[in-house]
Amino acid sequence: MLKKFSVLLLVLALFASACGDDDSSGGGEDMAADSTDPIIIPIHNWTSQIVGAEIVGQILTMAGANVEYISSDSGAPVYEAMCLGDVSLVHEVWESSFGVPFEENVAKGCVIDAQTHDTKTREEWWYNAAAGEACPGLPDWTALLEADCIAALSTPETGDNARYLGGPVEWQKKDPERIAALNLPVTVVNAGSSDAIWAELDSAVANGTPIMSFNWTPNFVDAVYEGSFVEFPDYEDGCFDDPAWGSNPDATYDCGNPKGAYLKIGTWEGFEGKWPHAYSVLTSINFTNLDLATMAAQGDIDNMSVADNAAKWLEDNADRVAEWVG
Ligand code: TMO
Repeated sequence: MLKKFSVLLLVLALFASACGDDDSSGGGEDMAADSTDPIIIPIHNWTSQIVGAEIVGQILTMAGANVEYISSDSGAPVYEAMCLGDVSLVHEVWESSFGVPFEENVAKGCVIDAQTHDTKTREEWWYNAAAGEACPGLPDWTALLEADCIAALSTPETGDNARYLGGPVEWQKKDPERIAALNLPVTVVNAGSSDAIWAELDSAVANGTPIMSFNWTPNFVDAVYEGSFVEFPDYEDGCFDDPAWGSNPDATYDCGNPKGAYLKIGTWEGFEGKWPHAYSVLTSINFTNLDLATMAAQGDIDNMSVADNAAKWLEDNADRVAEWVG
C-alpha cells in the first residue's frame, strides 16, 4: 500500500516538473513492483508451523502480496519443490530435522538462506516422570543400557527392547543410525503425526506409564508435562559425517542432536527478484522461542482454531508486525 502510494507521488512529481528524466535518475530499485503472482506457502504437520504459516501469509498480504497455501511434506521434497519455484518459502526450517536437505539446496543456489530467527531450537528423545523413576540414570543416555530401564520402557510391540516413539518419518530423524551406533536395545515406532505423539503422552501421564518419545522445543510440552530430554554425547561437527568422531569409531550418529539449533526462513532463489518488497518484509520477520511456544500452546492447550490463534498472535504483537511491514 505504502509503496503504491509513494510510486504515485513520484509519478506526480515527475509529471509536474515536466522533466523527461528516465529511471536512471535514481530510485530505480525502489520502483520495481512486486509480481501479483501468488507467493506459495507450505503447510506442514505441527502446530507452530501451521499457525505461523497463516501469520506469515497475513503479514505478506498486509505488504500487498497475494498468497496461496499448499499442504506439503516438510522434508527434502519441500526444498526440491522450492528449487523448482513451486514453493516460495519455508518459514520454519528446523536445523535438526531439515538442515541437511535445506543446506544442500542452498549450496546448489536454488534455495536462499534468507533469515535466521532468534528462536533457538532443540529436537531430541524425551521421557516422562514415570520413565525417570524407572530409569534413575536418566537423563544420561547410558541409562538406556540398563536392563531394568529397558524393561520398564518395553511393550509387547517391541519385545525385549525399549520402545521409542519417534515423529513422522518425514521429519528425517536418524534414530535407527543412532541406535546402531550406540548399540541401544531400543526399537523405534514412528508416530503418524504430532497429535499422535501428544495423545500417547497424555494417556501415559494419566496412567503413570513410562514413555520415551520424540519432543522438541519450543512447543507447549514444557508448560504441561513433567519430563526431560535424554542427554546423548554432545553433538559436534563430524558426528553426523565422520565415523571416527565419537565413542563408536566405525559409525556416524553416535551423539545427540544439536542444542541451540537454528530456525531459519528459506526462499526460492527467484523470490527477491519477483517480489522485492515482500522479500524485504519476509526477511524482517523474526520469531522468538516465546512466539513459537505461544502459537503451539494456543493451539495444543487452548484448542484455538488456526484462524483465531493467528489472529490473537497478530493482535498481541501488532507493534512488531507493523515494524516488519514497514
Ligand atoms: C520439525 N519439528 C519441529 C516437528 O521437530
